[in-house]
Amino acid sequence: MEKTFLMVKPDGVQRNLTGEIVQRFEKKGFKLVGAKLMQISNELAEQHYGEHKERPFFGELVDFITSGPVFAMVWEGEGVILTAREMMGKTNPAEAAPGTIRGDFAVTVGKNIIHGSDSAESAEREIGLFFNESELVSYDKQDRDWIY
Ligand code: FUP
Repeated sequence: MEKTFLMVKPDGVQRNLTGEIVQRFEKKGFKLVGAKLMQISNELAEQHYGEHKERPFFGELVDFITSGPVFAMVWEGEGVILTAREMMGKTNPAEAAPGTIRGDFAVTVGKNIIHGSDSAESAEREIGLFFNESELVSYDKQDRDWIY
Protein backbone atom coordinates (compact mmCIF):
# COMPACT_ATOMS: atom_id res chain seq x y z
CA MET A 1 0.00 0.00 0.00
CA GLU A 2 1.20 3.54 -0.82
CA LYS A 3 2.91 5.47 1.97
CA THR A 4 3.78 9.13 2.49
CA PHE A 5 5.82 11.18 4.93
CA LEU A 6 3.97 14.00 6.70
CA MET A 7 5.38 16.31 9.35
CA VAL A 8 3.77 18.90 11.61
CA LYS A 9 6.35 21.69 11.55
CA PRO A 10 7.51 23.58 14.69
CA ASP A 11 4.81 26.25 14.24
CA GLY A 12 2.08 23.58 14.11
CA VAL A 13 3.39 21.88 17.27
CA GLN A 14 3.67 25.22 19.12
CA ARG A 15 0.15 26.20 18.08
CA ASN A 16 -1.32 22.92 19.38
CA LEU A 17 -2.42 21.78 15.92
CA THR A 18 -0.84 18.29 16.06
CA GLY A 19 -4.03 16.54 17.20
CA GLU A 20 -6.23 18.40 14.71
CA ILE A 21 -3.89 17.45 11.86
CA VAL A 22 -3.67 13.79 12.88
CA GLN A 23 -7.45 13.73 13.17
CA ARG A 24 -7.97 15.05 9.63
CA PHE A 25 -5.94 12.23 8.09
CA GLU A 26 -7.53 9.63 10.40
CA LYS A 27 -11.04 10.78 9.57
CA LYS A 28 -10.24 10.76 5.87
CA GLY A 29 -9.56 7.04 6.11
CA PHE A 30 -5.76 6.87 5.99
CA LYS A 31 -3.79 4.68 8.39
CA LEU A 32 -1.02 5.92 10.67
CA VAL A 33 1.88 3.47 10.54
CA GLY A 34 4.63 5.50 12.23
CA ALA A 35 4.90 8.68 14.33
CA LYS A 36 7.31 10.48 16.64
CA LEU A 37 7.86 13.87 18.22
CA MET A 38 11.46 14.82 17.52
CA GLN A 39 13.99 17.61 17.40
CA ILE A 40 15.54 17.77 13.91
CA SER A 41 19.32 18.23 13.75
CA ASN A 42 20.89 20.73 11.36
CA GLU A 43 22.33 17.84 9.37
CA LEU A 44 18.95 16.14 8.92
CA ALA A 45 17.31 19.47 8.01
CA GLU A 46 19.91 20.11 5.31
CA GLN A 47 19.42 16.62 3.90
CA HIS A 48 15.64 16.86 4.00
CA TYR A 49 15.59 20.22 2.22
CA GLY A 50 18.57 19.38 -0.04
CA GLU A 51 16.68 20.32 -3.22
CA HIS A 52 16.42 23.93 -1.95
CA LYS A 53 20.15 24.29 -1.12
CA GLU A 54 20.74 27.06 -3.67
CA ARG A 55 17.54 28.99 -2.90
CA PRO A 56 17.86 32.30 -1.00
CA PHE A 57 15.53 31.09 1.77
CA PHE A 58 17.50 27.87 2.49
CA GLY A 59 19.16 29.22 5.66
CA GLU A 60 15.86 30.44 7.09
CA LEU A 61 14.19 27.15 6.18
CA VAL A 62 16.80 25.13 8.09
CA ASP A 63 16.68 27.54 11.07
CA PHE A 64 12.90 27.32 11.19
CA ILE A 65 12.55 23.55 10.90
CA THR A 66 15.14 23.06 13.68
CA SER A 67 13.65 25.79 15.92
CA GLY A 68 11.49 23.39 17.96
CA PRO A 69 10.04 19.90 17.97
CA VAL A 70 8.27 18.50 14.91
CA PHE A 71 5.78 15.62 14.74
CA ALA A 72 6.97 13.22 12.03
CA MET A 73 4.51 10.68 10.63
CA VAL A 74 4.12 7.98 8.01
CA TRP A 75 0.61 7.47 6.63
CA GLU A 76 -0.65 4.70 4.40
CA GLY A 77 -3.56 4.46 1.95
CA GLU A 78 -4.65 4.44 -1.66
CA GLY A 79 -3.37 7.61 -3.36
CA VAL A 80 -2.23 9.01 0.01
CA ILE A 81 0.70 11.02 -1.45
CA LEU A 82 -1.42 13.22 -3.73
CA THR A 83 -4.49 13.29 -1.51
CA ALA A 84 -2.47 14.42 1.51
CA ARG A 85 -1.00 17.24 -0.63
CA GLU A 86 -4.55 18.29 -1.56
CA MET A 87 -5.57 18.22 2.10
CA MET A 88 -2.53 20.38 3.02
CA GLY A 89 -3.29 23.06 0.42
CA LYS A 90 -0.91 25.21 -1.60
CA THR A 91 2.60 25.93 -0.24
CA ASN A 92 1.73 29.62 0.14
CA PRO A 93 -1.13 29.75 2.69
CA ALA A 94 -2.39 32.96 1.06
CA GLU A 95 -3.26 30.82 -1.98
CA ALA A 96 -4.41 27.74 -0.05
CA ALA A 97 -8.14 27.06 -0.22
CA PRO A 98 -10.30 27.19 2.90
CA GLY A 99 -10.85 23.66 4.14
CA THR A 100 -7.19 22.75 3.60
CA ILE A 101 -4.79 22.66 6.53
CA ARG A 102 -2.75 25.63 5.32
CA GLY A 103 -5.88 27.44 4.16
CA ASP A 104 -7.47 27.07 7.58
CA PHE A 105 -4.49 27.59 9.90
CA ALA A 106 -1.59 29.41 8.22
CA VAL A 107 -0.87 32.92 6.93
CA THR A 108 2.69 33.06 5.57
CA VAL A 109 4.79 30.77 3.37
CA GLY A 110 7.63 30.66 5.91
CA LYS A 111 5.37 29.19 8.59
CA ASN A 112 3.02 26.88 6.76
CA ILE A 113 2.33 24.26 9.47
CA ILE A 114 2.89 21.02 7.61
CA HIS A 115 5.22 19.21 5.24
CA GLY A 116 4.16 16.37 2.94
CA SER A 117 6.06 14.37 0.33
CA ASP A 118 5.31 15.52 -3.23
CA SER A 119 5.99 12.25 -5.14
CA ALA A 120 6.58 8.54 -4.66
CA GLU A 121 10.35 9.15 -4.91
CA SER A 122 10.38 11.85 -2.23
CA ALA A 123 8.09 9.79 0.01
CA GLU A 124 10.54 6.90 -0.09
CA ARG A 125 13.52 9.17 0.46
CA GLU A 126 11.92 11.13 3.33
CA ILE A 127 10.53 8.06 5.12
CA GLY A 128 14.05 6.60 4.97
CA LEU A 129 15.58 9.82 6.32
CA PHE A 130 13.25 10.08 9.32
CA PHE A 131 12.33 6.50 10.24
CA ASN A 132 14.03 3.15 10.77
CA GLU A 133 12.29 0.09 9.37
CA SER A 134 11.58 -1.03 12.97
CA GLU A 135 9.67 2.19 13.73
CA LEU A 136 7.02 1.47 11.07
CA VAL A 137 4.15 -0.76 12.15
CA SER A 138 2.22 -3.11 9.91
CA TYR A 139 -1.24 -3.89 11.27
CA ASP A 140 -4.86 -4.52 10.27
CA LYS A 141 -7.64 -2.07 11.05
CA GLN A 142 -11.30 -2.94 11.44
CA ASP A 143 -12.50 0.12 9.45
CA ARG A 144 -10.63 -0.93 6.32
CA ASP A 145 -13.55 -2.80 4.73
CA TRP A 146 -15.72 0.31 5.15
CA ILE A 147 -13.21 2.56 3.39
CA TYR A 148 -12.20 0.42 0.42
P1 FUP B 1 6.04 22.21 -0.20
O1 FUP B 1 6.38 20.96 -0.95
O2 FUP B 1 4.59 22.62 -0.36
O3 FUP B 1 6.44 22.16 1.26
O4 FUP B 1 6.87 23.39 -0.86
P2 FUP B 1 8.39 23.53 -1.33
O5 FUP B 1 9.09 22.19 -1.32
O6 FUP B 1 8.39 24.31 -2.60
O7 FUP B 1 9.02 24.45 -0.20
C1 FUP B 1 9.49 23.92 1.01
C2 FUP B 1 9.36 24.95 2.08
O8 FUP B 1 10.16 26.07 1.77
C3 FUP B 1 7.96 25.51 2.23
F1 FUP B 1 7.22 24.75 3.07
C4 FUP B 1 8.18 26.88 2.76
C5 FUP B 1 9.56 27.25 2.27
N1 FUP B 1 9.53 28.26 1.22
C6 FUP B 1 9.82 29.57 1.54
O9 FUP B 1 10.08 29.86 2.72
N2 FUP B 1 9.82 30.49 0.55
C7 FUP B 1 9.50 30.19 -0.74
O10 FUP B 1 9.51 31.07 -1.60
C8 FUP B 1 9.19 28.84 -1.07
C9 FUP B 1 9.21 27.92 -0.07
